[in-house]
Amino acid sequence: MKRLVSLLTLLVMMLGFIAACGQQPVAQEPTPTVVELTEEPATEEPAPATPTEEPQETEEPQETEEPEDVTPPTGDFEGLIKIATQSPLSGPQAAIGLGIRNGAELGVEQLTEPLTSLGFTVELAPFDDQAQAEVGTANANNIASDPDILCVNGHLNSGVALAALPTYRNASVPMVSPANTNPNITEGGYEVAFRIVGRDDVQGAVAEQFAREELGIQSVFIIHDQTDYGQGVAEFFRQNAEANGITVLGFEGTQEQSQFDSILTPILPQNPDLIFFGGIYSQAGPLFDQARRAGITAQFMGPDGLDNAELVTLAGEAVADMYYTSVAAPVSQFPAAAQFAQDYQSRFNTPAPPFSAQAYDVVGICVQAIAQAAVDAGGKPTREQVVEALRNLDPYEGITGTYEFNDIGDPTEATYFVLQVNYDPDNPEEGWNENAVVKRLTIAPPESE
Ligand code: ABU
Repeated sequence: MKRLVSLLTLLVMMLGFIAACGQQPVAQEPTPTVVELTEEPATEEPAPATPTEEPQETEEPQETEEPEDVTPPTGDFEGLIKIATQSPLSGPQAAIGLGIRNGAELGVEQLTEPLTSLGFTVELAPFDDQAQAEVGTANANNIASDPDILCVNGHLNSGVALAALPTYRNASVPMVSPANTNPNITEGGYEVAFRIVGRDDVQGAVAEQFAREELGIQSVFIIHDQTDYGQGVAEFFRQNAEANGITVLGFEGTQEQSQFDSILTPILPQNPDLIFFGGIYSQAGPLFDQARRAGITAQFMGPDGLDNAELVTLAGEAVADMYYTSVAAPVSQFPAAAQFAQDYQSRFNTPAPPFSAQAYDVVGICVQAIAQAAVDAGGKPTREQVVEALRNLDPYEGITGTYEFNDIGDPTEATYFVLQVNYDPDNPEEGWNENAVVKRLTIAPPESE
């Protein structure tokens, strides 16, 4: 089924792209990086077109229970352990941020047995970073000063995570992101930083390759939101486009959230084949809607920040059938997440959005690492011991994939999707869950220097 695509890599100059990026948005110019998606355009594995409702009955034959080593670990295992989340729970990006918090909440309810069976009590500590670097950093200070918090599940926004990471590093707080894609999360030298999703240097290349080879795009106008994430992935798209002969008609950043006339008016006469937007759905929605109303006929594309049904609510028909890339994808694409999707719907009365199942998996990863560190330590572990356990994590089988980390905290392989929007204005959330997967690529992270 899953064809492994070896992918490779990369040449790079990742020079000054070290993220001193506190603020969000940040006008930081990423160093040009072109990821070569070598060999045949990565696997086209038209992922399960229609999600099966029933969890695919597990393939594994039933194992006979063989008591191995039943000696209980010895030590002092009492006490409280907290797993924090950091994501926007308010503001325009809350649709994804709440999904991360909610997914983690289910994770703490369902996945903490390795710790509770030892004798620990486990709680979730959710923080609202508001998608703002300064808020995320203030939260990080509170997290650092709470000794019971042994793992952070977050952030959504790479710029916010990059602002908070110096604080996490100083306090040895491990951060495992279910969503951050900026390369500097793991390339920045923060030994406490981990993620389970892919990276924008690869995502930008995947998007560009699809635009050129599958859509026949010859000209593009690129717009971004001036954040580490949005500008970064837009830059990666541009580098690949220029290297491969697509005419880049413009590259503009804007923090405007609602009125895009001044950007769109000059684009109209240039008649690009494609507008690529690097950013989040909350800005992309009105941008695409207004572009169509202005008479722009270009196709639209963007990255995983668009992976939320709110895009349909905000953009309407302008995004019907549009293609986008994602490192997350609707939960329907993960057969092992079927029970999670049901539980999420029952609990929160709304379908599980993209990134919520990844946040659930991050809880499982934190729990496995903390439990291993506790057993090794004979008691409640230090944060340093949890970081070490994450670094040496035994492959964790989650509902969205099996995860272990390389030397810098990237997953040893990541899945990149190209999806097509299933436009259902009457029920955007359920419609979104049935977006069609056009490509599903498994790609190892580029080698760092
Ligand atoms: N990768 C999706 C969320 C945006 C970010 O990484 O900043």
